[in-house]
Amino acid sequence: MIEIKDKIEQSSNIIIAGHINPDGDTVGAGLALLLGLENKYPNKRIDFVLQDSVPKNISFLKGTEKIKKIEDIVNPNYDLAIFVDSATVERVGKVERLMGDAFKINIDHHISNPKYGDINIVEDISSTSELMHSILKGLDIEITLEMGEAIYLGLVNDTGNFAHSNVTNKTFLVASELMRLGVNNNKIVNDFFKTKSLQRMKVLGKALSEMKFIQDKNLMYFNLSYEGLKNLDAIKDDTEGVVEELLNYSDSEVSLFLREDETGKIKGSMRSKHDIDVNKIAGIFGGGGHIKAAGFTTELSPDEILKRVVENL
Ligand SMILES: [Mn+2]
Repeated sequence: MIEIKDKIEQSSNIIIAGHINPDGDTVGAGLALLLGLENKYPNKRIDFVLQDSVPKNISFLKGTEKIKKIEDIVNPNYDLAIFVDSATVERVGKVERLMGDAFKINIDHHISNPKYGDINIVEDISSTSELMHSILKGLDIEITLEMGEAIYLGLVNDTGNFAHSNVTNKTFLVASELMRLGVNNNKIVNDFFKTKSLQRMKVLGKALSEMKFIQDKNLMYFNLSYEGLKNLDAIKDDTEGVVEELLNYSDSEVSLFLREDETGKIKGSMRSKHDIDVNKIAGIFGGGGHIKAAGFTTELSPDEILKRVVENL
């Protein structure tokens, strides 16, 4: 912790980067860090830059208006880059190009993270936001209500509203501390979850009616072509949550959701209910993540992907 504090204090131009298609954890952790560093070091330039826009159901967080896009950055010249919630350097997308040879700090909770930073704080913990809570304290940065809300949303995002196996007693201690600061649990949960678009509801409906259950592997599978997505007037964000929903069937032990993107590549996501290690299976396709939640991108056909997944279950 001393090491990262020194590094931050020695730097005057700092970039914080989160992953493409940002979720509540990458935004929550990055935003809490941005607000905390701004408060503690008002004379430093600190930019939190994301390649893609913040999803609507996260943008209610105060401070998200400060998050920059790549085109906002005219003079990068950063001496320190802090990666949050990004399992690989490539996960930050085009934001990497702004970093030059800045010193890299890697703050993450993905077990597949190869520790690509010059300093790595990678822990097997519920969320990068939970990790950020202790890092901020270690940096002697006071956690304000706005920062608390951002961290809380990150916890809710990555724990499936405190339902996943990554929740520990420490996760609840952090949540409890944040509620003590004034964070409104019910409001955050409602603003985050109960804000689905009509298209998203329809994608879910299609998934639930067309999914296939592969009995001998307890695998629930759904494949969505690009045309299928277009026919519902939907965009990729509308497919969020499908893979989790597939696991709700009583006999599902593992779920596989495949989505074709506009270039014909397939984006796969997997979830596991109990003991199946989907991080390992995603690894077959060059992806990864966590034991119970992982993803990959491949040019293989859906049939070929399904075949290989089934062979490895
Ligand atoms: Mn995360």
